[in-house]
Amino acid sequence: LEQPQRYCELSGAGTQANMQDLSCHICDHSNPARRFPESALTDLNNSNNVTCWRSAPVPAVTSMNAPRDNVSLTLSLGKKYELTYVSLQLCPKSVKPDSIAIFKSTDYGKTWQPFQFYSSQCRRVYGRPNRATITKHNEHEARCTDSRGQVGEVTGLQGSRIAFSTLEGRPSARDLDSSQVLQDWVTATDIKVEFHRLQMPEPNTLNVLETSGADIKPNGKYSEAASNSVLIQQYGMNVIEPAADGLGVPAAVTISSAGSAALNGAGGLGQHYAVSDFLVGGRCKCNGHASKCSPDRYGVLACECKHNTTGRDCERCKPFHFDRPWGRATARDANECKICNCNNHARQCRFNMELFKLSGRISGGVCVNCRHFTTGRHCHYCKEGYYRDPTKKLNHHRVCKPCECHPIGSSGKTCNNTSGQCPCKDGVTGLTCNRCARGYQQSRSHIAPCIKIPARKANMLDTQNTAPEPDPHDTNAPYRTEGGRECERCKISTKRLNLNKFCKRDYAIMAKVIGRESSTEVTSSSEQYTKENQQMDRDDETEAMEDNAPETVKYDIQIQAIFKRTPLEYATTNTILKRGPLTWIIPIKNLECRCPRIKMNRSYLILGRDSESPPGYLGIGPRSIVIEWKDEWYRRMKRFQRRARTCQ
Ligand SMILES: [Ca+2]
Repeated sequence: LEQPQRYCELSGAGTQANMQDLSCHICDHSNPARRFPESALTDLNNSNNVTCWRSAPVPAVTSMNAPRDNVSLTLSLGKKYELTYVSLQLCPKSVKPDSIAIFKSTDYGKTWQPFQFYSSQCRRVYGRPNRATITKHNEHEARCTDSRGQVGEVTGLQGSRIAFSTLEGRPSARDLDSSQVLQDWVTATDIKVEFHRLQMPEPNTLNVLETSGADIKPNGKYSEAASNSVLIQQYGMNVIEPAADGLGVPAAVTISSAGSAALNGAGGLGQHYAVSDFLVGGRCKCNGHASKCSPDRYGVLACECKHNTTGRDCERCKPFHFDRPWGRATARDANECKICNCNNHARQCRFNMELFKLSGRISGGVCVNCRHFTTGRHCHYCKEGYYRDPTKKLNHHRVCKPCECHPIGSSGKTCNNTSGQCPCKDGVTGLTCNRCARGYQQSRSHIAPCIKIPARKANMLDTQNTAPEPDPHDTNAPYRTEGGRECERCKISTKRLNLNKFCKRDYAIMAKVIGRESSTEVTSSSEQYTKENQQMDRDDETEAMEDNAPETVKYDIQIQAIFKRTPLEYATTNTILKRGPLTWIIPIKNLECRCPRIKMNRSYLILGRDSESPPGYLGIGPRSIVIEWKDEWYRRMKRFQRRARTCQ
């Protein structure tokens, strides 16, 4: 207000407003002693030194249909609160307002909802009964209370109080925790009080004023029919300017007053609204997830959220805590937000109600953007083209390994994501499809890398691989090879091995044949060996001469395992047997009889006597045993090793 204005108080503390007993003063905003600013509404209320806010003078009421006063107070709370009461302390010696509407906003003033009405004529002014019963079905509706029922119409020296208790008379108030309707009802970010009528017109003065002053009705005559619905509609459309107070005080009061200038002159009665204290009671709305509200680093009031919740009102779950739906904490259940289980492979997740229900309301989180080649709700599977490494924990970043499907043996690149088994072409086997199945042999075709071995040849191979089946009637029957050489029954190449045989051999090794030197030359060492034999066996010179230069084949072998060696320290085999390369000498005669039959790049189990080996070499003799290696032999050999302690 720029101009000083006259205002009048009631001089007595009587029960009836008497406009003749007025004591009038000057309100002057430029004079600190004579101003009545809005800050007086929210200062500390001291009954010995009451500070008042006063509105600009309002027109005297001349008709029930006169336009309502347009004076309002807005209190911005700065965040959501759950309010228990709204209270207005009126100034001493002031007229108690007749019709007041209280509104609340839950969206910081964008929209407003009626909270409570006061009027001596509820139905006429606000279109509501003055004694409405509240039931479970309408407890979220604003009521109108008869303002005459409160104290008196004129406030006393201390000033009377208008107090609205938000939950009073509402059935669910006793169990607020479980009433979403009432929780919403008491929630507000802003409160606005609109003063609509200071006093209703007296029946007798009404006529006088109506006939004497036509200019009193600035907006023309309101018809009875237009009445309340129009008024009610207008409430929500009244835009209040935001708090002028820029000091960051959360509760800021805004005044909107549109007094009629015509009546504010020297001739006016100086009637006005006067409030000494505007009080709102409630608690910071944190949905049960915080016990404290404090300004954040930007000075904005916010809850100190617990239970993995976040937001100014703890109204949602913290990021990555969406395994169960957000809920208000109650006395029975904290409704804590649960972290998503993504096995360390994702940083985001979302909530899915269907899955939550399917899990028996335990888990509804779905991981988003699984990394490390994982997939699935919890990033607990390997993606297509990858398989689970069983040696690693599920949350290991290398738990999924790329499929290693053989480019020729496999019919696709995608392996089973659990076992790693690649899809193999016909006749191919192995985890990665890298070898031919039993009964199949390698071909040169990329389309069919393994082909079925013809039945006849398969039989023959079987015979070749093992010793010929002994004739049950003639154990010494000779076995004739294709080359025509007469062969004796082979005792070297046999599949039969028992503990007794193991015990009677000096060494037992597993070696792979990696090369062959097709030479008939006698090596120096073996030459010497032969000579020594000659010297030793002079008597058998002829025989010795005959065997003087035995045709041999030298095989390069790689010793891969040693299961037994002679305990004699200087024995030939003991000095040469160690893991690694070695030369193995086999007489051609043996090879021609396939006794043993040696194939390149195959591994063999070799047992023999120390005396059957020439110095520096591994040899072969009648007591040797040579068996093509199979992996299952390994356990068997270990068993023999253990039981060999009992060898005699
Ligand atoms: Ca005050």
